[in-house]
Amino acid sequence: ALVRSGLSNYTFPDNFMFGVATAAFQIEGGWNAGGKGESVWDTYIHEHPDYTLDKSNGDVAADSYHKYKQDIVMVESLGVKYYRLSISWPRILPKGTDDYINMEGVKYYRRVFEGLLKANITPVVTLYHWDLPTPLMDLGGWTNPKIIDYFEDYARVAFRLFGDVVKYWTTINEIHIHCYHGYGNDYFVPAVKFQGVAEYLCSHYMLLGHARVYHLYDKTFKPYQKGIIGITLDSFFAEPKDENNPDDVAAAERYLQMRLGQYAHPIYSKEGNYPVLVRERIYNMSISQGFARSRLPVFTPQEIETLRGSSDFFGLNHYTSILASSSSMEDGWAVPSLDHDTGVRGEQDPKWPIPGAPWLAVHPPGFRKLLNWITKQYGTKVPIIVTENGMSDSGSLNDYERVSYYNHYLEQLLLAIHEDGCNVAGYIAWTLMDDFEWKDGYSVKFGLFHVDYKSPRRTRTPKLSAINYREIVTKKRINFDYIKIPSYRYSR
Ligand code: GBH
Repeated sequence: ALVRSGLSNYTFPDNFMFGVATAAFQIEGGWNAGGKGESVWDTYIHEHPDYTLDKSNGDVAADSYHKYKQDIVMVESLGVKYYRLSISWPRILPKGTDDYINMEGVKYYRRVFEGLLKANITPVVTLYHWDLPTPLMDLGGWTNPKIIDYFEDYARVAFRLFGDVVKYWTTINEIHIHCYHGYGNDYFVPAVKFQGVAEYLCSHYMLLGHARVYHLYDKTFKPYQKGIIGITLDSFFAEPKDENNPDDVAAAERYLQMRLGQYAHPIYSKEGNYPVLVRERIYNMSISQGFARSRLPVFTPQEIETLRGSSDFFGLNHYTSILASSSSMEDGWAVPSLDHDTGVRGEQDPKWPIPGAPWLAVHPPGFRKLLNWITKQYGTKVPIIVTENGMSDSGSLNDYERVSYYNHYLEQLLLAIHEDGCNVAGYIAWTLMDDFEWKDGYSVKFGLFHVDYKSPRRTRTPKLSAINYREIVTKKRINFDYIKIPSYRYSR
């Protein structure tokens, strides 16, 4: 019997974009194949072999450098018409700079893009999903303003060589995660660990790099290539821990402004620039800590203008939520740090299931609320494309929890469209197959397809969630049939 408890009968609009995502470093392998240069992830893990949880590296990964034809068949089997993937910058520019183009790498991506088009699948291409060419890191990576020129030069090469077949571009994946974990802290590569300072430099130059590349495409390539270009930002949602406590309500709002508004406001708001709350907090904290100026760099009026409106869509990655309450020094944040500047204590509601990685608690209503928060802040003119959403578990082929996750999160998306009037144009699931999950190595599984990492063949097998996703995509509605097991139901 069908169990419909709480699940929505709404359907996805006819032109709704369904897709599935991957990222180059997480699947390709072939780390030094075909003339590829080293990325910071190659270099760092080779120098710190114990860095990942399972002491693994990305040298072979899912071997998509050699198995991309299988990947395309898998994407096709899901029934989706969009495949979000990223280009490895050092695979086409081994030194990072545009004076030498590695044609072997270029041919690889041309084969992938043309193979997708032949299968009637549209590539959605991310220019930067964290694998910076190592020589550019030696110059300071995203803390060196010169990176804006290098990023533009790389993007120009990509638009020239692939713009005839690629019509959907995103510049950068998740400014916050990359800068907070990789520059403020050492949880992610390049592990700069200069808290309260480096994460703001990184995100400042990333924003400016994004705007530069947006305008390059908009002026020089868009008129004849006719594609669109945007950025992907990410955020958890924050619920006030106690919704009757004004301090908690303020904490939840502050969290969203520091965690998402900091990067979204310069691009999507009417007035541009960092949100006032973000500027004032970091300035005041900085001065009281003895700095002569704010640790948050200041945009010139002209930079504010180049950033304003510099995205054809709002790419959103979303996975989980927190309960927010006001935090003080006793919470043990380093001073200075983005966490201390934010001053929000985040915890998980014990009622939210945690099927895999400890940070990912399942709370579907947070997704709808985040879509509404974005809509309220920035309006409905720019469509939201959900560029990642998904869940990790231990990797079973009968992944009922992932089936339930997708059905319930997609139900919230339908409610956001039909009951709240949010302008959501697409949904791209993370991820096609079990992959290299950064610091977690291969121990955390997000895939719709299982990958056998014990076999040199890297055999791919669809999980139940792949079949479920295909049902949703082809019927354009939530798939009720798989919600059979009571413990996998979540309330609205
Ligand atoms: C996305 O990042 C990435 O774009 C993608 O490459 C990745 O595979 C996917 O999510 C799944 O992780 O937050 O301090 O508890 C999502 C951001 C980064 C959030 C790591 C959780 C764990 C440490 N994730 N973070 S913490």
